[in-house]
Amino acid sequence: MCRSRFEAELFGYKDLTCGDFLQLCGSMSVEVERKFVCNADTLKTLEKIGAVCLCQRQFCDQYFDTPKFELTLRDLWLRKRKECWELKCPTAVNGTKETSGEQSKAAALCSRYKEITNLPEIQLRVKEVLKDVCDDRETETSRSQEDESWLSKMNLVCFAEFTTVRRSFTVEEEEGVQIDLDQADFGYSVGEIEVLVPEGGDVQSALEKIERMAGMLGLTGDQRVEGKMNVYLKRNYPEHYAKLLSEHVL
Ligand code: V4E
Repeated sequence: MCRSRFEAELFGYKDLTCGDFLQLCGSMSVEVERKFVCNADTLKTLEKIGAVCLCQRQFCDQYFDTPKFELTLRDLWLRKRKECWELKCPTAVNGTKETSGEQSKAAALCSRYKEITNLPEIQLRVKEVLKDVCDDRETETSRSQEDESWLSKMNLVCFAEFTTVRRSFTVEEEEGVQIDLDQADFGYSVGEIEVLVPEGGDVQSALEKIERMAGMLGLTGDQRVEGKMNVYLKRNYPEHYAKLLSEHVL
């Protein structure tokens, strides 16, 4: 549900136009994904099941947090990719009805995060979380992607930066499912089966699509596979990584 105009103004958007407000409300979707170990056979399997390669691209991700990691300790992941800002936030798991033990096992292998891509909405969320550390007078607004003064005002610094080469595939039978094979420049590769669900959309059906696709790819493991950021943190910030594990964020 989107926040009220009153609430938005409370967080510093005093001159919010109607268009801005509608944009704030319409910038969220839920990413449901399952990571998998990507090996020499993955490409052969993709070919065998008739997957079509959509594109190969390269992007650099920069992740931001306060020096005390106040965002990531709350499972909030602020990132800049190709000049665009994204905030990934945890989403309540209880919105889906998993009717069997098998279904909940499959769901446990998937992560679901709300993705916010609208910069004013991102700033509102971050400001809300960091309200104890932000100076209210200084963090009113900055709507332009180029103006990065809000970062220092909210005490945010870049703590991770890496480049990924991504190959993306689709399979005709499973509409809306994307398979990404990622190779990060710090020497880690991972695959992802991903479905983007508009906010309020059918997460259960996304989980079922992912489960079917995992079957097509012959994935048998019942353990969650680590993402790029998990591995990056383990290698570069072992203490913070341990804390994220102990607080059950990772
Ligand atoms: C660490 C983390 C997040 C940041 C990285 O998200 P991820 O989806 O792994 O990155 P990427 O590059 O594949 O993004 P995409 O292009 O798909 O948008 S978001 C959530 N976490 C925590 C987390 C977790 N708890 N469990 C697992 C398996 N992965 C990540």
